[in-house]
Amino acid sequence: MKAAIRWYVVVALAAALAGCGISGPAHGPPDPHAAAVVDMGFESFTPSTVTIKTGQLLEWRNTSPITHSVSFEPQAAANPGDAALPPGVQPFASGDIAAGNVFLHAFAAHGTYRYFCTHHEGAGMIGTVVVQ
Ligand SMILES: [Cu+2]
Repeated sequence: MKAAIRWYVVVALAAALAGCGISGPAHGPPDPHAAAVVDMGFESFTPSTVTIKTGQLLEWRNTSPITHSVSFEPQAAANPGDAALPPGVQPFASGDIAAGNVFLHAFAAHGTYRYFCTHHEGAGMIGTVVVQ
């Protein structure tokens, strides 16, 4: 009887989490190859500046209940300077990252990158990646 009650609690908890949108890969362990992780909160990237080495993989995790994105496209920024790339690096973007999902990108070129969320740039949802 006790085991049955425990099982019911686990099922109810899982259903509640799924209903709130707090399920998905962003709530599991990071990719084992990711050198660093950036958490997407309600309108923020945490940490806002991350430093990695050339060739390393970075993982963004949308642990918030809303959709975000990661855009390294200067031409798409409302505020010039919210996105910037080292010389010779082509612009790139994640597209929409739904609640609970992740985005992975390996940085092949060193330099300083600035990026923003296309949905919350105006709220100051911007970040920096320094690739050494
Ligand atoms: Cu956002």
